Amino acid sequence: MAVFTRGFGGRRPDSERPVPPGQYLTDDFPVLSIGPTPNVDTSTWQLTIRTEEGAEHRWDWAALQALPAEDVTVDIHCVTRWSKQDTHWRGVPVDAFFADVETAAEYVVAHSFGGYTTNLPLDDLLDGRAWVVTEYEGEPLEPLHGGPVRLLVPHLYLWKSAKWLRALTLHLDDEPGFWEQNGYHLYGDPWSEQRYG
Ligand SMILES: Nc1nc2c(c(=O)[nH]1)N[C@H]1C(S)=C(S)[C@@H](COP(=O)(O)O)O[C@H]1N2
Ligand SMILES: [Mo]
Repeated sequence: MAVFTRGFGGRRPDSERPVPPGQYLTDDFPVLSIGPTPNVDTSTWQLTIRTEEGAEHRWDWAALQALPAEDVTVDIHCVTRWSKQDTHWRGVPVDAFFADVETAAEYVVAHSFGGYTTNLPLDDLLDGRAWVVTEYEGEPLEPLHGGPVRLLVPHLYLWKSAKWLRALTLHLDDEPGFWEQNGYHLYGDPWSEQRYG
C-alpha cells in the first residue's frame, strides 16, 4: 500500500496544477502581519456580524464549536508572490453565519483584533468559498497565523483572509480596507493578477 505523507516538505514536485501568474511555490508558511500578534483568548473571543441596519449577530467560542465544521484542502496565494498548494484547514463555511442574517448589502468588511481590515463582496464569502477557520494542518491555528480564528478566502489573494477575525460588517458600498486604502486592488483575484488598484 502506498502511503502519501504530507507535512514533511508538503509540495508535490510533480504537481500539474497551475499557479496563478507571477507566483512561485513555497513549502514554507511565511508570516505577514502589519502589526504585533494580538493575544486573543478563546474564553473571551466573539465574532460579530453587523448588518447595514445595525442588527448584530454574535458567536462566542462555544457557539462556533456548535456549528458544522469541515476539512478543506486549498491553495493559497500571497500578493508578495508566494503560493502554497494543498494546505489543510478546518473551519466553518461562512454561509453558516449568514443563515439568519437579513441584509440587502453586497459588501463586507472583515475586522481583526489589532485593527486590520479588508473588504470583499459578500458573494465571495458564500457558497462554500470561504471559511472561518480554527485549525491548520491538524493543529489549532497558531497565533502568528491568525489563531484562534481567521478568515480563509483562498480564491482571492491572502490579504483578504483576515487573521484574528472579530467582525464582519455589511455595507451597501465597497469600503476599502487597510491594504486596499494603501494601493492594493479592491477585489484581488490572483488569476488575473489584481495586485494593485
Ligand atoms: N489581521 C491581519 N490579517 C492579515 C494580515 C495582517 O497583517 N493582519 N496580513 C494579510 C496578508 S498581507 C497575508 S499575505 C496573510 C498572511 O497570513 P499568514 O501570516 O498566516 O501567512 O494574512 C492576511 N491577513
Ligand atoms: Mo500578503
